[in-house]
Amino acid sequence: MERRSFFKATAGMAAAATVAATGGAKAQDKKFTIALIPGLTTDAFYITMRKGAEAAAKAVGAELVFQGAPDFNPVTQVPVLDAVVAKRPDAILIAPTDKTQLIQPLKNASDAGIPVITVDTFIGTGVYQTGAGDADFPLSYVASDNVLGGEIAARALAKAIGDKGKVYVSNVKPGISTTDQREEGFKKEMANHPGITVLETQFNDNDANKAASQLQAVFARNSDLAGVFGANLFSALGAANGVQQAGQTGTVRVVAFDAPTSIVDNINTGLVDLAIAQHPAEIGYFGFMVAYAHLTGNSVPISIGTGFTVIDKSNVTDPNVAKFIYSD
Ligand code: T6T
Repeated sequence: MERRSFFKATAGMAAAATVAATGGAKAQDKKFTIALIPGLTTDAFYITMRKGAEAAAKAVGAELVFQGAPDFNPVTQVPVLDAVVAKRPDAILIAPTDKTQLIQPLKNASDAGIPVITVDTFIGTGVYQTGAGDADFPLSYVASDNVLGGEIAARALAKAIGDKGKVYVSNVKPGISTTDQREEGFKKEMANHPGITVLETQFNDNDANKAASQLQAVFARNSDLAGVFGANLFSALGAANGVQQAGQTGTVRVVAFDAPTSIVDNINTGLVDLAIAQHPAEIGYFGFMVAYAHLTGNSVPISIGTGFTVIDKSNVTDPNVAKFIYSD
């Protein structure tokens, strides 16, 4: 109900803005094409983001093009970006797979006159439109507050393990803004828990199997391992599988970032204590709307923060919570 009326209001505002931006000319004749380049195509997080962007495209009568690489890697993402730029969309929404390596390829798009908005991840410092540095050119950043997400994870894990014992972060690889910030927030909060020792981070290259093997290797070295924070979907899934394979369900506690459908079973069986669901549909929806607002002559916010929903055994069946489980 709330969402439907929001769609209407947004479409109305957009139509008014179009008229204002064009002095009343037939702006409705121009159908904008906005591209969304995800971190990778086969990840429930980005599949859900695409749905949000599709809803926005429908609301304003614009076209969404979704094009991405099969893995989370700048080496495969940059050629996709170049191919998208060659088709000259009106704007690009992108989740850059590396803070540094995507700067120049995105600068090329921006220099070619294509407005760039980053969603989920950022380039440079993520603070845009400052006139400083070489990576402030994107118009806006639409995402979760990932430092906060890491802090929430740390507090939850600390509580689950009774504020003492050894834990570690299962993470993707350094250089990704989101997962770097989650680890930063996690460690910052853990500094307030003197009974907890944070072991060395294990990097899995977004490979759940690798994350599972790493869990078992860390457990082999630390039989008193108390918990693990999986800093994204594949890290969490893999770490949880590793705990299960090691026969440590409920003993080695798992806090997961992201909420694919499999998380429900894992929460119900007690393998995962809780999942921090991002709101990827919101990121896609508002990312698209920022692009559309800009293209229709409106100024746009330099950042939009979206929220989290913490899912655990107590609320997993509540429809207002379950609606944040990702689509796949
Ligand atoms: O956690 C999300 C996303 O926020 C991150 O940037 C990369 O990993 C995910 O897509 C989950 O796999």
